[in-house]
Order: sequence, then C-alpha cells, then structure tokens
Amino acid sequence: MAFYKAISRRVVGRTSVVGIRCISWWGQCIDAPRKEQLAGMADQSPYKANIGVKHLRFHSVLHNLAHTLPTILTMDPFVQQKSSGASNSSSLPPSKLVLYSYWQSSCSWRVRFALCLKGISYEYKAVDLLRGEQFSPEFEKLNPLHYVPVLVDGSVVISDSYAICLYLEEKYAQKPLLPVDPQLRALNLQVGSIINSSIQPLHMMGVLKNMEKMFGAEPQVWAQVIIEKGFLALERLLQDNAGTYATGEEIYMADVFLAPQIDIAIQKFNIDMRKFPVLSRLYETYKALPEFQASSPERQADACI
Ligand SMILES: N[C@@H](CCC(=O)N[C@@H](CS)C(=O)NCC(=O)O)C(=O)O
Repeated sequence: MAFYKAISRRVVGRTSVVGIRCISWWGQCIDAPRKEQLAGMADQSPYKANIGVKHLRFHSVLHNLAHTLPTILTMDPFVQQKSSGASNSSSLPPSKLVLYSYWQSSCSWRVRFALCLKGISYEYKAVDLLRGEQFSPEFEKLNPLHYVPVLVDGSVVISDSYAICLYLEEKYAQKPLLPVDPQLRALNLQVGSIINSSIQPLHMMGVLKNMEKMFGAEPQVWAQVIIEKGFLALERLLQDNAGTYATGEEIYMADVFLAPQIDIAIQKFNIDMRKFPVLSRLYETYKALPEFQASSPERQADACI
C-alpha cells in the first residue's frame, strides 16, 4: 500500500510540474495583440502541426489564467530557463527585485527587456498611469518625479531606466549589456542616452498633454517631429556600426533602448520607418527575440487589450 501511495504521489507531483510548465509555455503565447502574431509563434513551435488553431481556441482560457497566475505566466518560465544557464547565478542570493512598471511605458519596457535578457526574475508591480497612480503618496515616496519605472532592490531604490540598466549591469554579470571595448561601450551609452534624453522625454504623455493645453500643438504631429529627428541621428550613428544588432553581432544596451522606442514609434505614433532602413532592419530582428516578446506590453499582467 505504502508503495502505491509513494508511486501515486510521484505521478501526481510530476503531472503538476508538467502541467505548470505547459501553462507557463502557453502563457508566453497569450495576450498577443494580433492573431497573426499567435499563428506566427505557433508556426515556430516544434508542435506546429497541431497547435496553431488550438492556440487561438485556448486563448481566452489562458487569458484568465494569466490574470490569476501573473508571475507564472508573464516571464517566469523564460527567466527560469535563462537563470539556470547563467554563469554566476548560483553565487547570487535569491533575487527580491521589485519593478514598478506600466505595461505601455517604453521606459519600463527597456528595464523588463534588460531583466529578461539577463534572466533575472522579479516581482511586477503595476502602476496605472492612466488612472494617475504615479501621483499617489506611496509612489511619490519611491519617485518624487512620478515616473515609472522604479526598481527596488532591498533598501536600494532606483527611479530611472538608464540608471537601472547600469545598476543591473554592475550587479549581475551574466549576459553583459555593455561591451568591454571602450569605443563600442560609449556608442551603446550614446544610443541609450539619445533615446532617454533627446527623444522619449519630449514625447512622453505629460509633455504631449501640456503641449496641447498650453500651445495648442497637435500631440501626434509634435511627437512625429521629435521622433523623426532622433531616428535620423540614430540611423546615421549606426549605419557603419550595426550588424545583426545595433552595434555589432551581440545584443547590448543600445538595443535595449532602441527596441521599445522603435515599437512605440510605429504602433503609437505611426512613424513611416521606410526613411530609416537600419532601424527597420533591427526592429525585425528584435521582434523575433523571445526576450523582446516576453517583455512586450501585451504580455504584462496589467495589459488591457
Ligand atoms: N528618464 C526616465 C523617464 C521615465 C518616464 O518618462 N516615464 C513615463 C512612462 S515611459 C512616465 O512615467 N510618465 C508618467 C506621466 O507622464 O505622468 C526613465 O528613463 O526612467
């Protein structure tokens, strides 16, 4: 009898583990905004003969699961897989990072992308910018500027995506996001800085609202002028340096900043990317990356689609 109990415990246990892995795997495919995207992902799967249509049928069930099991279904499966391969992960203490993020925030996406590339797990805390949660007294204690993202690591609080990426780079050696070569390193910092100081701050939500209210500027047109000016500079900067990725054959910080910025330029501000062939090619590369997909707005627990 004891023997059968032991066997059944083992079978049930294994089944649960396999079940959770399956749910997690499915979870990576849910919440995609476009059906073609789902179908495309199914097509890349080793089980493509069976799952293309089933994916779509299970979509609503998985959507509900995603909201009850957000940590499992957003990025954990991917992170666990990456962490186990990280060179120094065993020497690190258990991670207790908390990321305050908003699903549509491109600045938050940079950090989610960096965390994902480095295989660092974290707790996701949503701050609803549309409902003004960034102005709550609790959040103000974390960032008096009222912006996401904010990363909390124990007693350390960092409230700027650029600083957060550098912090992660120094603390977590796996999958370096800055090259050793000084010139290439500077190029990566320059690209990140252009996006972080000369493009995104000029078209962020609050600025667009003020431009309209105070000067009657058409927000979409204003944003397009700013983005196109910045993209032209980035296009010139990268045309002699880009390889598969922005600064060569490895993915680095320049890519971490470029990918969400290009995505938002296309999806939200209707930028005609034909003027920017290098950036367009890079964007195609980013879209195929599991880390880009897992950190994308639609996959986050607070996504409203
Ligand atoms: N330089 C900051 C900028 C942060 C920022 O602009 N965040 C935007 C979302 S992408 C925000 O929180 N906006 C809130 C608002 O405009 O009220 C960073 O890189 O983290």
